[in-house]
Amino acid sequence: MGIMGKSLKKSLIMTVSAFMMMMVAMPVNAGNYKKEYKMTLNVGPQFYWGMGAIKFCELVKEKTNGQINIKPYYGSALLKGAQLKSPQMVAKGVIDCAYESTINSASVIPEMNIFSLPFYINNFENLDKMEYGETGKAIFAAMEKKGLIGLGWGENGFRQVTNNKRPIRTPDDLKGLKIRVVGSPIFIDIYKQLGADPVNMNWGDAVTGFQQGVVDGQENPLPGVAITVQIYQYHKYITRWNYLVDPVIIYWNQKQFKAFPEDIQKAIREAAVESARFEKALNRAGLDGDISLNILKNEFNHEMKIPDPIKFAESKGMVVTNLTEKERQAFADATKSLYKKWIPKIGEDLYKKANADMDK
Ligand code: X2X
Repeated sequence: MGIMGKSLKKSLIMTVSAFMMMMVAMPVNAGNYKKEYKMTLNVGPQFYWGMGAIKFCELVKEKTNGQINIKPYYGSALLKGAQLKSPQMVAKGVIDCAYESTINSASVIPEMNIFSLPFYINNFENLDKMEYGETGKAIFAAMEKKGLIGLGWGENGFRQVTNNKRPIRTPDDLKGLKIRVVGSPIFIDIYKQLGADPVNMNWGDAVTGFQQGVVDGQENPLPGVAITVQIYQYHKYITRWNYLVDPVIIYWNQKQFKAFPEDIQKAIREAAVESARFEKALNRAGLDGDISLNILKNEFNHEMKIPDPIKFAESKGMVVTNLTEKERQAFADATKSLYKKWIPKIGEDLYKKANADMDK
């Protein structure tokens, strides 16, 4: 005592009591949120998929009045590039949420391999019927069993094969080609089955692989990934075969999500759906007539720099091979035997649901 003057003591007491009053006035949950929620995604911010992820973070911030702040970690940076680890890390709660490809997430949710069955889904209409139908529900239910909550369906897109050797028109044309694939087992199976030489590489190493010619080819959607990495600098040939498709799912650690109050949950769900609509449209723009271009213009005030990705690829010197129905069927026949192995892993029931959704 004595060291602190009377007036100083008084002002200190006033400050403390003012601070306590402020605490009482603040909303109950304000103190419970983390300063930063970590989000993983396998690509960078300049990819369409990355742009969708950024939109999600912005919308969450806006719709929660700044209470929930998500930071995207690009290029699977939180996983040292190991892209197949994202669902496991989100389920554990090491990472809070993900804006992630079904290919990468199939490591924990084998049901997601339904989208990787070769020559099965074929077009956007079938895909939408599955995602918004019974198939989508069943996949979200499978995620819940593994500690994840699915919030919305975005899209990386139908995957097309590119290479620097020759146009691929028949299964024979693929023979012996070294093709970079994601280390997901169904991809290795497909390329082996077609007589190619699949090379498993994380995306983080893949682009260097293309530059150095370590591989002859790769497979990825044209607009949002292949064009973004300027694949035309390394590969002259692209075959548009829509052999399988890669949705992107926005998901969150289940325990953490369910602990959020209702209004926060609702805001995050709405942000996921809205950002997914944007991201899907980016990846479909120029591939579905005017539909996605109009969605982008009218709903998001977004003008595409590359409104026609196929023409753009041609303008960069790529030779675009479109398959006839018969040519495509030859690839389908060559890979059909894989269904026997993969449908039991995906689940017979889910496969039936997918067929029924597409028949609707
Ligand atoms: O690794 C790939 O090829 C990519 C970027 O498409 C995925 O993350 C599935």
